[in-house]
Amino acid sequence: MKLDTAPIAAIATASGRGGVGIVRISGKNLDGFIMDFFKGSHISLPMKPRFAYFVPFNDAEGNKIDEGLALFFKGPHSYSGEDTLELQGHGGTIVMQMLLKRCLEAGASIGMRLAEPGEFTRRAFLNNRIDLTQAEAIADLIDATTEEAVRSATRSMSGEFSKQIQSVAAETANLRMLIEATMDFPEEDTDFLAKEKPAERIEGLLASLDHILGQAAQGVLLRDGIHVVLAGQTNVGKSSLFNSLTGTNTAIVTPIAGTTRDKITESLQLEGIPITLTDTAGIREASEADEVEKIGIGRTWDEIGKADIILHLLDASIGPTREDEQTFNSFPENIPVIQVWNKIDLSGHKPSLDHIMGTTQVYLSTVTGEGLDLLKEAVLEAAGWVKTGESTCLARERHLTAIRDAGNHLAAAAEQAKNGENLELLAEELRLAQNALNSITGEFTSDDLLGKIFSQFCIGK
Ligand SMILES: Nc1nc2c(ncn2[C@@H]2O[C@H](COP(=O)(O)OP(=O)(O)OP(=O)(O)O)[C@@H](O)[C@H]2O)c(=O)[nH]1
Ligand SMILES: [Mg+2]
Repeated sequence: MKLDTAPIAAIATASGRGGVGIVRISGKNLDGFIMDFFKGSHISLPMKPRFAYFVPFNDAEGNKIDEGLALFFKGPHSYSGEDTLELQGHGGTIVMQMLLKRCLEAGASIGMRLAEPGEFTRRAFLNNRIDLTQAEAIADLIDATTEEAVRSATRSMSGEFSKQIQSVAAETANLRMLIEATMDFPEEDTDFLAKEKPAERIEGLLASLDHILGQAAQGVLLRDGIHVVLAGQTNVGKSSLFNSLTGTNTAIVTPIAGTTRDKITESLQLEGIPITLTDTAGIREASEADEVEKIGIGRTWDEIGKADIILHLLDASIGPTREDEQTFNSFPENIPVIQVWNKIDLSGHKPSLDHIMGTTQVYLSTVTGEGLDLLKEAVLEAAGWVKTGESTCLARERHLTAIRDAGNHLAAAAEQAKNGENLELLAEELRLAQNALNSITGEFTSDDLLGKIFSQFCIGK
């Protein structure tokens, strides 16, 4: 990513047909551009901020490309914190490209260039308009695939998540300053430890952090979703369950063993968590399967290896078979498995959800629909979804790592505080905890990480 402060321009709306298309321009001073781009029109310097000018958008020779609205935002009161201009024209791919090209031409004298992905938002971050979690939340809002993810992203975007982190970071900093002050007056050590009760205060911080971690883990689920794979022997009803859960008729269902040959994936959501569900070819002995099916079974195992949760389908009207057991034993050990006993309309079992010796078992029927809700419950539970009734903030894996890191340092600090021996080590652990928390909001963040975060944005944001 280029790190210069040259003025930048990009098409901010999605490519394709649309009523309106927007070219967005940002720079420390856009006067040179404005003079050239709007020459011959009624716009003159300085442009009135937040005022909609209706103007022609002309090419260099004065021929009209389009007409529309020009909106000017004076920095720092703009998205990026710099002077910003938005040109709203008609949303066609070519007309937008022509308008962008003309902007770059008119901006050449002030060094304007095409914006990189996320560069407007990166500037907003660098100009302290938003912190890093807020910037991430903007990208997550754009990418959100469920309403719950949108609501959580909005909460993070308005700074709720940052506020929680900052409050723990500030309290950690206070405590550290107290300890460092005490270190300068060693004779007051014992007095300090008795009066300020640092161990208790750190325990309080750890409890807050634990709560934030629980909430953030839910936020990560809402953002990243989970990948659920249906697996089992042939004819147990995997494709039937796939259709029931997705509410589609995507997968072919027949009484013939070996109907599904290839994997099929669809998206759905459970309580706002995006789920990708994959149906696979039934597993059976190579001798029973033809060439195509063998390839399909190979793919089944590939999919199983990539799952967050495996739904192992079994036929309740037949009961456990040797093959079922072999398949179960071949699942990767680190992936949670839910045993799903299907066809209870034939077997006479009641729909149920049980945890038996560490294994989750669900009894259901895809024909009558009984037990499907229990399966959804089991999937959410296996994913770690907890219904707290609290509003969730969208979060990323990066945040969880940093929160855990801060927690480890606080735990080490608590140990030091209890022993009361080494104030220097105590202060150091608090400093490290503080740094980990600050990396979340971006106060101490490497350029590499910033580059990685902003490059995942779309162009024009
Ligand atoms: N009675 C009853 N029949 C079911 C149920 N679920 C599926 N079936 C029937 O079982 C047969 C196999 O269903 P599929 O969904 O194709 O099974 P599959 O596991 O995808 O099979 P393969 O693709 O061959 O691996 C079909 O005839 C379904 O109608 C159920 O809950 N009850
Ligand atoms: Mg099938």
